[in-house]
Amino acid sequence: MKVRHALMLAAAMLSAGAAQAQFQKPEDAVKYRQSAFSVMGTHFARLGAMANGKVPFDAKKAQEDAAVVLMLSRLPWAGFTPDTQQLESKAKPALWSEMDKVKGGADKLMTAAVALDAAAKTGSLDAVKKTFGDAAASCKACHDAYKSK
Ligand code: ASC
Repeated sequence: MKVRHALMLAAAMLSAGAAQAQFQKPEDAVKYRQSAFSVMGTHFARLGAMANGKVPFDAKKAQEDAAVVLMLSRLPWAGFTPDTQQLESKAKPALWSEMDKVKGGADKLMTAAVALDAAAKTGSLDAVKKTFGDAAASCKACHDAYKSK
Protein backbone atom coordinates (compact mmCIF):
# COMPACT_ATOMS: atom_id res chain seq x y z
CA MET A 1 0.00 0.00 0.00
CA LYS A 2 2.79 2.38 0.93
CA VAL A 3 4.64 1.61 -2.26
CA ARG A 4 1.48 2.11 -4.27
CA HIS A 5 0.90 5.47 -2.63
CA ALA A 6 4.44 6.58 -3.30
CA LEU A 7 4.12 5.53 -6.93
CA MET A 8 0.87 7.41 -7.33
CA LEU A 9 2.39 10.53 -5.79
CA ALA A 10 5.39 10.27 -8.06
CA ALA A 11 3.12 9.88 -11.08
CA ALA A 12 1.06 12.90 -10.04
CA MET A 13 4.17 15.00 -9.59
CA LEU A 14 5.53 13.90 -12.93
CA SER A 15 2.34 14.73 -14.78
CA ALA A 16 2.10 18.16 -13.12
CA GLY A 17 5.71 18.79 -14.04
CA ALA A 18 5.13 17.65 -17.58
CA ALA A 19 2.16 19.98 -17.98
CA GLN A 20 4.28 22.93 -16.91
CA ALA A 21 7.24 21.95 -19.01
CA GLN A 22 5.02 21.85 -22.09
CA PHE A 23 4.87 25.63 -22.27
CA GLN A 24 7.93 27.64 -23.18
CA LYS A 25 6.57 30.81 -21.57
CA PRO A 26 3.75 31.51 -19.09
CA GLU A 27 2.07 33.61 -21.82
CA ASP A 28 1.84 30.46 -23.95
CA ALA A 29 -0.04 28.65 -21.17
CA VAL A 30 -2.58 31.50 -20.96
CA LYS A 31 -3.06 31.51 -24.72
CA TYR A 32 -3.44 27.72 -24.72
CA ARG A 33 -6.16 27.61 -22.07
CA GLN A 34 -8.01 30.58 -23.56
CA SER A 35 -7.91 29.00 -27.01
CA ALA A 36 -9.23 25.69 -25.70
CA PHE A 37 -12.07 27.45 -23.85
CA SER A 38 -12.85 29.52 -26.93
CA VAL A 39 -13.13 26.58 -29.34
CA MET A 40 -15.04 24.55 -26.76
CA GLY A 41 -17.43 27.49 -26.25
CA THR A 42 -18.05 27.79 -29.99
CA HIS A 43 -19.10 24.15 -30.30
CA PHE A 44 -20.96 24.17 -27.02
CA ALA A 45 -22.98 27.19 -28.18
CA ARG A 46 -23.87 25.37 -31.42
CA LEU A 47 -25.17 22.45 -29.37
CA GLY A 48 -27.04 24.89 -27.15
CA ALA A 49 -28.72 26.49 -30.14
CA MET A 50 -30.04 23.05 -31.12
CA ALA A 51 -30.91 22.00 -27.58
CA ASN A 52 -32.86 25.24 -27.11
CA GLY A 53 -34.65 25.00 -30.45
CA LYS A 54 -33.02 28.12 -31.91
CA VAL A 55 -31.75 26.16 -34.89
CA PRO A 56 -33.07 22.88 -36.29
CA PHE A 57 -31.57 19.73 -34.76
CA ASP A 58 -28.96 18.11 -36.96
CA ALA A 59 -27.88 14.83 -35.39
CA LYS A 60 -24.60 14.60 -37.31
CA LYS A 61 -23.57 18.15 -36.42
CA ALA A 62 -24.57 17.64 -32.81
CA GLN A 63 -22.41 14.53 -32.67
CA GLU A 64 -19.42 16.41 -34.10
CA ASP A 65 -19.94 19.34 -31.73
CA ALA A 66 -20.19 17.06 -28.70
CA ALA A 67 -17.04 15.18 -29.73
CA VAL A 68 -15.14 18.48 -29.95
CA VAL A 69 -16.49 19.61 -26.58
CA LEU A 70 -15.47 16.29 -25.04
CA MET A 71 -11.93 16.50 -26.33
CA LEU A 72 -11.50 20.19 -25.55
CA SER A 73 -12.94 19.81 -22.05
CA ARG A 74 -9.75 17.97 -21.10
CA LEU A 75 -7.32 20.62 -22.24
CA PRO A 76 -7.60 24.04 -20.58
CA TRP A 77 -6.64 22.94 -17.09
CA ALA A 78 -2.97 22.35 -17.88
CA GLY A 79 -2.77 26.03 -18.81
CA PHE A 80 -3.49 27.24 -15.27
CA THR A 81 0.15 26.98 -14.23
CA PRO A 82 1.21 28.91 -11.12
CA ASP A 83 3.56 31.07 -13.18
CA THR A 84 0.58 32.53 -15.07
CA GLN A 85 -1.03 33.98 -11.96
CA GLN A 86 0.59 37.40 -12.43
CA LEU A 87 -0.42 37.69 -16.06
CA GLU A 88 -3.40 39.62 -17.36
CA SER A 89 -6.46 37.37 -17.69
CA LYS A 90 -10.04 37.02 -16.51
CA ALA A 91 -9.05 34.55 -13.79
CA LYS A 92 -10.16 35.88 -10.41
CA PRO A 93 -7.69 35.68 -7.49
CA ALA A 94 -9.92 33.00 -5.88
CA LEU A 95 -9.05 30.60 -8.70
CA TRP A 96 -5.45 30.39 -7.49
CA SER A 97 -6.34 29.94 -3.82
CA GLU A 98 -9.07 27.34 -4.47
CA MET A 99 -7.32 25.13 -6.97
CA ASP A 100 -8.83 21.90 -5.61
CA LYS A 101 -12.33 23.31 -6.09
CA VAL A 102 -11.35 24.39 -9.59
CA LYS A 103 -10.17 20.83 -10.27
CA GLY A 104 -13.47 19.54 -8.90
CA GLY A 105 -15.31 21.86 -11.29
CA ALA A 106 -13.15 20.69 -14.16
CA ASP A 107 -14.01 17.09 -13.29
CA LYS A 108 -17.71 17.94 -13.33
CA LEU A 109 -17.40 19.47 -16.77
CA MET A 110 -15.42 16.50 -18.11
CA THR A 111 -18.00 14.08 -16.71
CA ALA A 112 -20.85 16.12 -18.17
CA ALA A 113 -19.04 16.24 -21.52
CA VAL A 114 -18.80 12.43 -21.55
CA ALA A 115 -22.57 12.21 -20.95
CA LEU A 116 -23.29 14.84 -23.61
CA ASP A 117 -21.11 13.03 -26.13
CA ALA A 118 -22.84 9.71 -25.40
CA ALA A 119 -26.22 11.43 -25.74
CA ALA A 120 -25.31 13.03 -29.07
CA LYS A 121 -24.14 9.66 -30.39
CA THR A 122 -27.67 8.28 -29.93
CA GLY A 123 -28.93 10.84 -32.46
CA SER A 124 -31.74 11.88 -30.16
CA LEU A 125 -32.47 15.56 -29.56
CA ASP A 126 -34.18 14.60 -26.35
CA ALA A 127 -31.03 12.91 -25.06
CA VAL A 128 -28.96 15.99 -25.99
CA LYS A 129 -31.43 18.26 -24.20
CA LYS A 130 -31.26 16.09 -21.09
CA THR A 131 -27.47 16.24 -20.83
CA PHE A 132 -26.84 19.76 -22.13
CA GLY A 133 -28.15 21.41 -18.97
CA ASP A 134 -25.66 19.69 -16.65
CA ALA A 135 -22.79 20.65 -18.90
CA ALA A 136 -23.96 24.28 -19.12
CA ALA A 137 -24.35 24.40 -15.33
CA SER A 138 -20.79 23.17 -14.88
CA CYS A 139 -19.50 25.92 -17.19
CA LYS A 140 -21.51 28.54 -15.36
CA ALA A 141 -20.52 27.43 -11.85
CA CYS A 142 -16.82 28.00 -12.53
CA HIS A 143 -17.40 31.18 -14.51
CA ASP A 144 -19.44 32.66 -11.67
CA ALA A 145 -16.83 31.76 -9.07
CA TYR A 146 -13.57 32.22 -10.93
CA LYS A 147 -13.99 34.28 -14.10
CA SER A 148 -14.37 38.03 -14.05
CA LYS A 149 -16.67 39.64 -16.62
C1 ASC B 1 -22.07 28.48 -23.54
C2 ASC B 1 -20.80 29.03 -23.25
C3 ASC B 1 -20.62 28.96 -21.92
C4 ASC B 1 -21.78 28.31 -21.29
C5 ASC B 1 -22.38 29.07 -20.17
C6 ASC B 1 -23.52 28.31 -19.56
O1 ASC B 1 -22.56 28.35 -24.63
O2 ASC B 1 -19.90 29.53 -24.10
O3 ASC B 1 -19.60 29.39 -21.25
O4 ASC B 1 -22.70 28.10 -22.36
O5 ASC B 1 -22.81 30.31 -20.61
O6 ASC B 1 -24.18 29.08 -18.65
